[in-house]
Amino acid sequence: MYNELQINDPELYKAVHDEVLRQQHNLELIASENYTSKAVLEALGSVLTNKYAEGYPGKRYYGGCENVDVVENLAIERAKKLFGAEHANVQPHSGTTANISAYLSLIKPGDKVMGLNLDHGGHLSHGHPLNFSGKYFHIVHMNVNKDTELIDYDEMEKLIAKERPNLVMAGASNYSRQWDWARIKKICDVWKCFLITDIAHYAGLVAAGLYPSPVPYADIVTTTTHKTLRGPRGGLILSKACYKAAVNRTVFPGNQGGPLMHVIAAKAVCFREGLSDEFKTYQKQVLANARKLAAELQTLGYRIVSGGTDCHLMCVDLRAKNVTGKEAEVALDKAGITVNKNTIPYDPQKPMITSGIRIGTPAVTTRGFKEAEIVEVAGYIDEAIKHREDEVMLKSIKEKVAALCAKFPMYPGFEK
Ligand code: DSN
Repeated sequence: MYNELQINDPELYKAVHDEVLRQQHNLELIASENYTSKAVLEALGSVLTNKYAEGYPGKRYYGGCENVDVVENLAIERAKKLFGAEHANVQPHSGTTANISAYLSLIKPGDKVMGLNLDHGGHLSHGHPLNFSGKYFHIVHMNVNKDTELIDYDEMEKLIAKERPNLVMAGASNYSRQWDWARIKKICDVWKCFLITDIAHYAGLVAAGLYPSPVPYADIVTTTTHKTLRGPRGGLILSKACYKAAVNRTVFPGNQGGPLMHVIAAKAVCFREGLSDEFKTYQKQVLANARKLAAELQTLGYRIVSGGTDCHLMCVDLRAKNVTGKEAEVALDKAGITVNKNTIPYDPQKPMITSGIRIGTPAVTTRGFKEAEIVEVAGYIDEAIKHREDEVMLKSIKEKVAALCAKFPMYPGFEK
């Protein structure tokens, strides 16, 4: 598969090859990861990586941009169609850089921003003190309700009325329920603040019409393209037409230099795939698999934060099993199952230990798993956590996991 690398750089080749094998043989349950199509990989590996194209289609600072203009226009038009958006900027290198540009399109450093606390499912770029967002802006954090573990919109409005933020950042990286975007917009209108929604996690489900879309409500919507959306690693900004100039200026020259044209090409491929019927069928199965996994884990005695899921992910509270998120992550890794430790709301443990794990179904669904395989997956998770100190058992689970994965091959031939 990677002939030139294998011959010219065997040391690097070995790491890439080992990663191919890991992705083929392990159960990938990290909620923010997925397997792209070969077409996306081809675009990523194309000669477009060689081209500088600062600016936008038709208005570049370099010659020779006629082909990349076609590529970027395709990506923009497809993104707009996929999400029903008035404007799309496909240049952000990542979700976080999309968020930097989104904030600075609407507000200035020192202004007040309200976002969901990271420990309650938010994201670093929603105001964590160590992130640019927490350093540039005056942050007010909201938490989920302690009893329901849901966003409490009455509390949200009270906090907005008290703090009067200039902007609300709504969205999460670990919240399994639906956001009521229309309600948040109404609150923002009453208290005269901007609304950005970050749908990095939900984007694929939103595109398929299986999760509420914030596009009709938010001033700006940001997302990544590599999670449920199943495209290349990267960011995307959608906005109302009235913010087009501000968003474009803030992305370039505001926050970025040359766009990554090979990644933009891969985004265009992913948006086209997102418009297909096959993609809708896939997203339905992502959702069905997540619901099945949550129900199975509940049957096995695990508490799911907020009682279940309306999307591709769930947060599992491990306290009843007397195990921390860190211990579970390590044991599951040894059993060939990849998850990440995650804080649960009001977690008594530190962020590097945690009381929970976050699990998602996008990648295993791309593999072809349906509910029957998900029941097996839940069993292996439980077995690995129960036998976390038994290396022999963990090895035997790993073999069963590899056998299950072998029935649903990923990237056949890549290992050669
Ligand atoms: N790191 C991503 C996630 O895992 O959710 C968010 O950026």
